[in-house]
Formats: sequence, structure tokens, C-alpha cells
Amino acid sequence: MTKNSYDAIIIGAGFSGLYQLYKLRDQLNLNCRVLEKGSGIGGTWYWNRYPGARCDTESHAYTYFFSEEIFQEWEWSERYPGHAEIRKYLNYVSNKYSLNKDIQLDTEVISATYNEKNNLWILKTKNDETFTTKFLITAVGCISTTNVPDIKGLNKFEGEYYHTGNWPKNDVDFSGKKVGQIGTGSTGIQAAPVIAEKAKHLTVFQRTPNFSVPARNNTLTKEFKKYVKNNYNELKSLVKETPNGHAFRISEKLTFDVGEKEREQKYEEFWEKGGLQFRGVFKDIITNKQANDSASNFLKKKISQVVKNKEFAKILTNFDHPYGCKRPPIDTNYFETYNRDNVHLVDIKKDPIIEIDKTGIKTEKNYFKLDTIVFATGYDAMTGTLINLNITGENSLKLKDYWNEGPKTYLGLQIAGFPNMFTITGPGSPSVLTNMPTAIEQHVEWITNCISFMIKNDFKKITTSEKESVEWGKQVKEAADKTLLPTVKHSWYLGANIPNKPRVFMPYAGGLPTYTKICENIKNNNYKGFLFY
Ligand code: NA7
Repeated sequence: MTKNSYDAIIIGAGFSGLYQLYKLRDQLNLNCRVLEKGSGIGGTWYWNRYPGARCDTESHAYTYFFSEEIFQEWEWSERYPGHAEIRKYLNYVSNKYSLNKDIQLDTEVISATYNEKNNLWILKTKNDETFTTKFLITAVGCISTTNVPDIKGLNKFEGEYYHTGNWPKNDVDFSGKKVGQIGTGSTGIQAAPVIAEKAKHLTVFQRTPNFSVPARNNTLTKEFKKYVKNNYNELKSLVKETPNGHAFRISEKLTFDVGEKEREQKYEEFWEKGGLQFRGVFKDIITNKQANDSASNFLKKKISQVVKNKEFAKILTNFDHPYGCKRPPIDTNYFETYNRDNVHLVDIKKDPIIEIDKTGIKTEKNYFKLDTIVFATGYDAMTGTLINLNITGENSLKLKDYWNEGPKTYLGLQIAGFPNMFTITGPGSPSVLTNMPTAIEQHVEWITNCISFMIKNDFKKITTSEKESVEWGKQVKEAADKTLLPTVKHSWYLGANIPNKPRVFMPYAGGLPTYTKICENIKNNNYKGFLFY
């Protein structure tokens, strides 16, 4: 084997890339290389260092479960891990298994081309290196290609501007600055309170209001840490059993199984508990519009009670979608931030941004002088990064063209016409609808088993068919249509946040346990739907 020639190349060194390297290298003894664009490991958490950047999953679930040793050795400090602590954790895992020596940093893959004659993938990098590999595994994350909206005049702005997903390594100094923040998704809701505390003034430009429940973050007590350590097996089983891969269960009760008084008590109880588990208060919140209206009205009432400025409260609660059907944010003092004297809110649905000039943002009715603009405007999610890798499969088929009308995959794991390539948490898998490390472990283990099966049977090539992909696409659609999720107009789950992106509901909404069962049945049925040569 020549230099730069591998059994497996993994693109990306986040949660998925690290675990995949460990499994293929240390379990299957393959010669592996991880190629990572960043100058450090961490994936999402390498890039997302914006003020307030923190995971929305509780730390005792946002963790690897594959190794009890890691689980017992590592100790999270807070209920929700912050970005720096997550990087520390991933570096600890990487050092523990000596993964670093097989990770090449500062290496951006700019193309991947399947060579049919030799049944190999050829990868080119930005720094002009060429690699070949038998297996290509994309571990590029679902939300890693940033979306900076194409606003007229942005290039003329003389202040500083940043996208939250590409935040400078050295912290940005907001002191004495007039800051404008565009976007109020999970990221914007985390960032605004922290920026407001540091900046002279913050103007938030909101397109769509977002439901948010208090995170109720705190430092973990000794007792809780002990509980976590003593319950490794229980927690490991729990995250695999719940539809979203979190360490909380969704209630079996339906919203209208109980009377009004009990319903309100439940909402209050879950509001006090805080976090994403609010969506588990009743079983039918995401599937029944009336049930959803009830929960949405409770949240609307809560927000209106917090925000003192009546005009702001109206803008913040003028919802156009059901609760939980866009990715639900959780927050620390987000709505309270609008009670500060140095914070202003602009409803850009009513007063749209016209252009950016040298000194600020011009809306239809106003002008906002700014020193710094923060784009918390999200991502070209799920397909953007894969398409940008410039992947070409059999018969010179480009992924970009194959996905012209939306992503087509088999199980979100493989793409017809792209042999020996696996996509960890690809479109068509539960991915972003779950706690990511849980979904990642399931995918990595499935891929490892599949490659092991090929090695044992001396198969050189795995692919899938167009027919299977179309069938799987129908199942993904059916699962989504059983919920209210596809009813949202502006949802990145549907690609609707990116101009001209096809509108297809991309993640599998049938729940992680159902999905895992489907994958296991396929595996146990000699990988039905896959073709081996
Ligand atoms: P999101 O959830 O996509 O939020 C992006 C926000 O930016 C959202 O409020 C958008 O409004 C707004 N946006 C996007 N484009 C524009 C333009 N052109 N003009 C004005 N406002 C715009 O991204 P996040 O980074 O917050 O969260 C991503 C994921 O990270 C999150 O779901 C978690 O999984 C972690 P819109 O709602 O589209 O009207």
C-alpha cells in the first residue's frame, strides 16, 4: 500500500468521525485516516464558539456510551455541556485511544471521485494532496455548512461580522459596541442574552418567533454525578429506547386524557424542570394539532408574562408554527433579555431588511447603526456539506445532480451509485431529530458490522439500488406525515431556509428505536436492499 492509500478514509473528526476511526482501526484492524478541515478536533464544537454556545442535550446523555470506562472516567460539570467542555471531552477520548495519530487536521477535502476500474475512491484536498481509499465514510455532521444570507451591501459593511457557526477562536470583544443579531433559532436564542450583557446595545432582527423553554442549566451536584456513574447501564438502555435518543421518556398520556387543571399542572411541572423534555409532557404534542395548540398556548402565556414590553411580547409570540415542529430551542434568560434597556427587537416580517451599508442595517422603515453584525442564520443542513464535498460516483454521476430534487438515500446510510461510501447520520436517518451521539453510535456500529461482513465474505463492493432508495424515501415521508413537522413553512428540516433548495422533509421521524429495528432486520436478513460484489 502506497502512502496516502487507505482501507478507510473518514471525513470529519467530530463525535462520529472519532468513534468510526476507533471501530474500524481498533476493532477491524483497517488502515484508516481521518481528514479534518479544522485545526482541531470537535466537529460542530470546533466551529461553534459563539457566546452562550452550549449543547441542548443534558450532559449525561450527550456522551459516548460505547465504553463504560470513558463513561466512568469522565465527569461533566454542568447539566448542559458548554462548547469548550465538549471539545475537552472529545480530546480526552481521542488521547485515550491514540486517535490523534490517524487524524490529519487542516485538511479540507474538495472532491471525492469513485474510480470504477480499481474500485477505489480518490480524494483531493485543498492543500493539493491526493488520497485513495476502499471505503469512504462521511462524518461531516448535519449542520456544518453555514448560511449567510445574501443581503445587498453586506460586502460594504465596515464593521465586523460573524456567523455563529464559524466563530473566531479568539473571543470577540463586544464591549462598547452596537451589535445587530440576525436570527432567533436555537443559536440566536443562546447568543442574545450573553451578547446583551457585554455589548453597549443589541438589536435583534427576528423573522420568525420561536418557542423556547428555560434550560435551567446548573452545576451538577455530587449526588447527581454519583447517580449518573451508578446508572451507566440504565442510562445506556434509556437513550436507545426513547424516540429521540434522550435520557427522558415521553409520556404515555394524551393531552386530553386529563382535565384542564391537571393539564396546566403538568405544563407547569415540565416548564419548571426545563429543557427539551417539555415536548414529552404529553404523547400527542407533535402529532395532534389540537394537543399542540394547548401546549403552544401555555408557552405563549409564559413568554408574555416574562416580557414586559407589550410590543416586544407580541412580536415574540406571533407564532406561525406549532411548538416543537421547528427544532425547539431551550434558553437561559432569552425572553428576560428583552426587559433590558440596551436591547431592541425588530420584526423583520413587518419591517424587512433592505440592505446593509457601511455603517449598519437599513430596514424598510428604519436604520440601525451597528459596529458588529452576528449572523445566527443557520445552515444548509443535512445535504449542504455532502454536496459541497463534490462527490462523483459510478458513471460520473455527481451527488449534486443525483440530489437535484432532494436527497435520496437508503436508510440515510448509503446512496445508490456511490459504492463503498457510507454517510453517518445522512438524510433519511433520524439524525437531527435525536440526541446526536446516540444516533451516531447506532450508525457507526451498523457501518462497522457491515464492513466486517464484507471482509468475512470477501466482498469488495457494496452498493444499493435506486428502487430501494425510492422505497425508503416513501417511508421517510410517511413517518413525517404522521406528525405536524412537515406543516411548518420555514423549516430547515425541509430545506426551506435555503433559497432554491428542494422542499423534502429530510430526517426520519419514525423514532430511533423503530429505525434501529429496521436497520437490524436488514442486517439480519443478509443486508437486504444492499448489493454486494
Ligand atoms: P436555525 O434554527 O436555522 O435558525 C436560523 C435563524 O435565522 C432563524 O431564526 C431564521 O429565521 C433566521 N434566518 C435565516 N435566514 C434568514 C434571513 N435571510 N433573514 C433573516 N433571518 C434569517 O439555526 P440555528 O443555528 O439557530 O440552529 C441550528 C441547529 O443547531 C439547531 O436546530 C440545533 O440542532 C443546534 P426563520 O425561522 O427561517 O424565519
